Amino acid sequence: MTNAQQRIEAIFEQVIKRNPGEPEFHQAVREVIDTLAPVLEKHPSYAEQKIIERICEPERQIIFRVPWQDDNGEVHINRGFRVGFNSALGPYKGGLRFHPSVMLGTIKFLAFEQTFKNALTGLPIGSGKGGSDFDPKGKSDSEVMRFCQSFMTELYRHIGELTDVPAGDMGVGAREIGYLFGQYKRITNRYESGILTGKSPSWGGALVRKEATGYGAVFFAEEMLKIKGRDLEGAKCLVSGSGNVAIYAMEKLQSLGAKVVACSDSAGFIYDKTGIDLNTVKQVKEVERQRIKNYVNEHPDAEYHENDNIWDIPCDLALPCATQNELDENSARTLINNGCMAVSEGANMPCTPEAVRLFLDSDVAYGPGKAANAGGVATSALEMQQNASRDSWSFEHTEKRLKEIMTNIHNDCYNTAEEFGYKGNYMVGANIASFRRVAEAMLAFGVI
Ligand code: NDP
Ligand code: 2IT
Repeated sequence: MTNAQQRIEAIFEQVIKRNPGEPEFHQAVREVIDTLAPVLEKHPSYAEQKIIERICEPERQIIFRVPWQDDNGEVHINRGFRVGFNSALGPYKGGLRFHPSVMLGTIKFLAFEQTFKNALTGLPIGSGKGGSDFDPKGKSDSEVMRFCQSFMTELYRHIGELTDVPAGDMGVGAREIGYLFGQYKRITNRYESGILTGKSPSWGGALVRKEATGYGAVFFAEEMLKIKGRDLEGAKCLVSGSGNVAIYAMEKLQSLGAKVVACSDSAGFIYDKTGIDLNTVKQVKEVERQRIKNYVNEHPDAEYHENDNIWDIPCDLALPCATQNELDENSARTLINNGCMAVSEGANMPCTPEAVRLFLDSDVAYGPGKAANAGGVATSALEMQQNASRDSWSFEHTEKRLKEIMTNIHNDCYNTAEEFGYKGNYMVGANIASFRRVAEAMLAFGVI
């Protein structure tokens, strides 16, 4: 082991000791810092100034009570979180997740990932994440509204255009952002468009933000395929999830000539070998907020599978767009054996470390989430630009900017990996390129 590797091992031990019971946070940290030894060797000041140690410690962590009443008047208590992880490159920026599995460690893993993702965009945004263990499933609109109002009644004092700018993530879409913004406006007596992104374009939101994460993950896949001399025309695709990211990944795949044959939700997946009908998926998931299995009511020839694995279906391209650790070692092996060309992570940390290792050792091009799904937060930063200048851009212009940003991220990752002797390893490229950017700013600011 080199000195740099020993140092990284010691840092990781400390991270585990100081953050007990947070396995997802440990996993996210390990995946990044394990690739940083060559950077420490090249830049001794990063070690002297303890940049990695500082980058692994969130700048601030806020936890608060969120009481609300359901439609029957019963009182419920949830827990709210907002973690500001790193503000070296700009105000804290990152989504809010409402899901019953949310714990502090979940938010810390997501905020940590966000540090590197946001740096890759090249835009002036630091990193944060928040959310709650509230489960929006099965709740009425008015229950969701009362929850959001209660959540914002505490959150409002911690956010601001120049401080911290939340957006959506799992369980938080345009409906929730609307209720959150309404409560902020009411409490503060100020119409501050720049305090949240993912707003509806009818009142200060940016066109393309809704589509951006899914579209971006497809643009990233396209760039990886280009390097291999391949393209999306006729490619058979699997997309897990059927939420915001999955739906718009499928939309872009289809418009570029690929054929999406399966998508899922937390209960099971649908397989439609004639190609998924996206209008039906949108109707079931976006409008009716129902289960994906209802798809087969409209398409009786499609199959619904409750206990099988979506990754067992042979494909050319896989886009995990649901949740963390949804694609394990066995699934990775199956994808590789089935001749899959590329994996582009629309979700955050969807592949387990063992799955990632297999991809990196194979011919599959593997696009890690912090690069492949950065289109969402990048377009949030474009929304901030539009809000700051009281302007709004056309769909075409914004999508063009998104595509340029994704191409730049791809090239940055590819070239950085090559510079450090890891040609084709987008994980190493993404980690090193983003770490250097954050580290340089942190060095400039001194010990803060
Ligand atoms: P949504 O809440 O809109 O959708 C999540 C989807 O994933 C739902 O279809 C959900 O099913 C499904 N899902 C959840 N858990 C599982 C599971 N264990 N197995 C299979 N499917 C599951 O969230 P988003 O689409 O916004 O987010 C998806 C992922 O993308 C997350 O990892 C998020 O952090 C990441 N991401 C999101 C961005 C954004 O802009 N929204 C930006 C970058 C990354 P069900 O309906 O049953 O719950
Ligand atoms: O994981 C993510 O990048 C997001 N949920 C989007 C964050 C944002 O601020 O748009």
